[in-house]
Amino acid sequence: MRELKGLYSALLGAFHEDGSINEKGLRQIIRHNIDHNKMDGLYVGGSTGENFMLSTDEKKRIFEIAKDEAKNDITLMAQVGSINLKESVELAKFVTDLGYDAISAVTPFYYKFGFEEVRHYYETIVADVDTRMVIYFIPFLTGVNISVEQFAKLFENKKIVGVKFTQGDFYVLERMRRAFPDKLIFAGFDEMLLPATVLGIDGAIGSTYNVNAARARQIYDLARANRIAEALEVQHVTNDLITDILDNGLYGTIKLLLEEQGIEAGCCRAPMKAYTPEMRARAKEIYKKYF
Ligand code: NGF
Repeated sequence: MRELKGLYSALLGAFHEDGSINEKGLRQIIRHNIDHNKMDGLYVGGSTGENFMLSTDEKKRIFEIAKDEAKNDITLMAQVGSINLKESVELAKFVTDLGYDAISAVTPFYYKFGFEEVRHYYETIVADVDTRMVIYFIPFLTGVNISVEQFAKLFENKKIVGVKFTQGDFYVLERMRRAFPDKLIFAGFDEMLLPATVLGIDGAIGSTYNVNAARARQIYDLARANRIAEALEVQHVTNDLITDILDNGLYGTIKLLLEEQGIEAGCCRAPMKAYTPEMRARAKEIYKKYF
């Protein structure tokens, strides 16, 4: 079984202006993450992939393209979570058959689901697949919180091996690390990679790693080697970059930065906005400033 620890790029979606999948661009982004960024893994079908705006067939096609392009060159984790549980079950089987190394699922969102409903959701997704599940915990977008005690209940299922922790509460992260030394914890906020690494995470999954992989690797390695002051210098530059990216539009700007490197990263899917000339010009400035 393949090791799941390490740094993952959350794979971007690449779309044509009409919203259809830009397969050529998607393949280029995948190769860039493997050959240039030297990432340990790819997180396919997450927020960064604009997954929640896609049809089931489109999700499947992206999973297929990613596996076909990456083959066994990199660890592949597929985000299969959906408000439609039947779809999640179908996608979990689909990616497991494709040979993905693990699955992940966002907590069910929009309705205010109770913990027993959340537990049933995860138990149902993993029931008929022989794979490993990493819970995608991102309460600021889903509105769903899970306490440390509730995580303990979810982790009773041996197929549930970890959590992608996209939260800024480091007290909770420390409690999680302490309570679950044998579970995998992946940091979800790139701007907090250093403190999360100090607290003992097993890896990180992020959107900005598509363009800022070298600095992320430095932060991660330096922090693990206890060279905190040096890691902080790199985190400072990284956070200047992330602040500029967020100001200009998160996923679009990352795609425009990739475009500067010759990658056809394409557009974002509506209702995300189309690129404006100002946004393009600002992305060029950001590229010059940081790369
Ligand atoms: O994009 C978001 C939404 N979070 C990502 C990452 O946690 C999402 C994070 O890298 C992800 O892994 C996925 O695609 O599912 C941020 O973009 C980054 O830290 C900038 O804030 O919050």
